[in-house]
Amino acid sequence: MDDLCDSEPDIIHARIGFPHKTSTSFLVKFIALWMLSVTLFAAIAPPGVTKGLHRVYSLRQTGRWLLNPTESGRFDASALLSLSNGILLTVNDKSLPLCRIDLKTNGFATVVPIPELFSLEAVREAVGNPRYAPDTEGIAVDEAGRIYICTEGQRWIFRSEADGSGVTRLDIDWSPVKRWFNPKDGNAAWEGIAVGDGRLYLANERSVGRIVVVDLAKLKVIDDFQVAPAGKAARDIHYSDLCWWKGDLWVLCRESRCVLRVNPTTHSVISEFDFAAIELDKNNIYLSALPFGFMEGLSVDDHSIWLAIDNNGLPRRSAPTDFRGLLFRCSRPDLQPENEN
Ligand SMILES: [Ca+2]
Repeated sequence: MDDLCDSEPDIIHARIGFPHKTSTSFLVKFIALWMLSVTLFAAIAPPGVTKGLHRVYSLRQTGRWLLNPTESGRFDASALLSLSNGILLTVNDKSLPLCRIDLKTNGFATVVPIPELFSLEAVREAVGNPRYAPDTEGIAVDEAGRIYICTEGQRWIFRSEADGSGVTRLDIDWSPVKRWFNPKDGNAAWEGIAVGDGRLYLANERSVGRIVVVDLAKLKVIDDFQVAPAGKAARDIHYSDLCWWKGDLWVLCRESRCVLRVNPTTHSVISEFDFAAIELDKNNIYLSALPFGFMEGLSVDDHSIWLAIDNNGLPRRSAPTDFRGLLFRCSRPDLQPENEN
């Protein structure tokens, strides 16, 4: 009986190919080697997958903040802009001035108005209408530090000096691209703005989604184009923000829940960043029957892609009495050493 008990494990080990009498230690080494192999493969394998002509990455949230406005009332975060001094700006689409986002370490961020940046009085004075109601959906900055905002319904562009002084409305004739504008839907207009290489980029949100390019020196429309995520050669794309970072145009596609990195000269998509898993996470998703996503703020830097949600005054499913928006930071998966360019 003893002999039978002693010999049975050896038979089993022989059947599955393990060496004789070394079962436990070998198993531990085998598992350790396998885990090491998986880790090494993950480290050297390029992230993302190629779809169509560009690479597609999935974003993971590496930071998450609930946005706490310092003033009462609904705050629909509708844009993001990171200044060279590290200040992160946003705007409530229904009020002015612009606001600063102060990140805290406990998952909360405070949204603080900056009276110097596009006060309601300064903007009303620039348009000559003391009753003008804000409708701001985008923020941008140029190489000189001047700051720009775009309004949706009126398709107006305002610019100020870096210190906020001298707010003016830029006089631009949109007739060369008017065929892309929906004459009946005032909420289908400018939803994002970016500035780079002497050009102004505007995102026509939908009906029809189009990116319009303006020569800033001449204030003339010089180009327009459409870019789309892989596998979505649709006639219409929802654009909800733009960002310029080191020579590339970055485009937030709210409906497709992704960000596109675009060559502004060739209009080709360089890479795509999917954030659906973040927005649809059970802790992040908002209570809404709308088929499209809520992401409306985009800012990019050397390390991160920042995203902000305009929750349209709605609560999250996981917190039905909490009506605050969310800010996310995602490490850039395209900047691992083997993929740097
Ligand atoms: Ca908005």
